[in-house]
Amino acid sequence: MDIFFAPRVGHLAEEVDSVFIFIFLVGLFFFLVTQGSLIYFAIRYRKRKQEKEASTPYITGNRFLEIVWVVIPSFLLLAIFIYGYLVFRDIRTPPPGAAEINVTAKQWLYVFKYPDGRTAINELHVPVGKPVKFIMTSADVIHGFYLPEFRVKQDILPGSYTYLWLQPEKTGRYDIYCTQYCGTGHSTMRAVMVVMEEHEYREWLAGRGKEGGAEPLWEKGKALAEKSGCLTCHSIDGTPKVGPTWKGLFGRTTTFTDNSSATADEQYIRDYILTPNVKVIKGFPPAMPSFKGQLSDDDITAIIAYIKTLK
Ligand code: HEC
Ligand SMILES: [Cu+2]
Repeated sequence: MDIFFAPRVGHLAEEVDSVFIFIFLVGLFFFLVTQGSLIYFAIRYRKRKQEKEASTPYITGNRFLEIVWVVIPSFLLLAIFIYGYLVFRDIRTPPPGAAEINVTAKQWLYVFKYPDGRTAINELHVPVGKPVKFIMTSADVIHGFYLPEFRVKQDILPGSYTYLWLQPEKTGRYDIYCTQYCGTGHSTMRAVMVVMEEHEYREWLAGRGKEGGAEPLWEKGKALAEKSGCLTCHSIDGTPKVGPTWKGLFGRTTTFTDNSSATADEQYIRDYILTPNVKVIKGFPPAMPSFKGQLSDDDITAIIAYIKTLK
């Protein structure tokens, strides 16, 4: 199938291809049946010279045929939906414990931030065989993140976080493309993911480890939280202060005064920092100030990384 497809890497790619081939074969079957009958009937019942006007039988319907062509396609569509949904679910659900890498897209490059604070532009290094989750946001317009070999693609939006995960099961260099027309530099907006053997990866880490004195993302977040006064109202040890504690906040389900609830993920925390009190948390006063204009997107990503460490 390499004539049609980029080589495929990883089990998600296999799943995506098999859904595609399934839908393609169903389509091909009906294409051949309908076009084949069209050609057959056109030839079989063409008007012959010597024939007079032939009268055809008067047919008003055929219940059996109608049932057949409603029921069979309905089941086929259902099968396509279920099969597609199962694969979609796998694509959307990163396995627990996946390594997290923050991605910021901007005109016209990708900035990768590793949890330990290293930053890389347009070149990403990951070890083979380990799931990786990308937490992505844009500094300007809508960008895309597409790895053809892995058959996964996700838009990157300004003002919110989107996710993508994959498991590189083969070493090599893989292209990353932006798939949204994001301005004049769009066509050159490419990055590469270098998948390395575990030991090579560790050597590479040691080699350029703390380059530029990078501090881990969460440490930057901790400093920012202290500087911004978050910790005057939020504890990190479980005791409630003016606001709820940050201990165990990430992934926690919060109930609001209108009895609705939400689970704290990256987007939730970001929204809370920029537009707090849209809903008020049960048991707390709506006293959280907005930090819009005070904290940049990168600052917020760092604070989230810090909150994640408070388990
Ligand atoms: C003046 C006190 C105060 C400060 C300063 C403050 N917060 Fe809050 N925060 C609150 C209160 C009170 C709530 C909960 C009630 C509400 O406003 O809905 C809250 C809620 C939150 C929540 C949601 C918690 C949950 O359990 O769902 C997050 C996240 C949050 N704050 C982050 C921050 C960050 C980040 C900063 C610093 C940049 C900060 N807060 C600074 C008072 C504060
Ligand atoms: Cu782009």
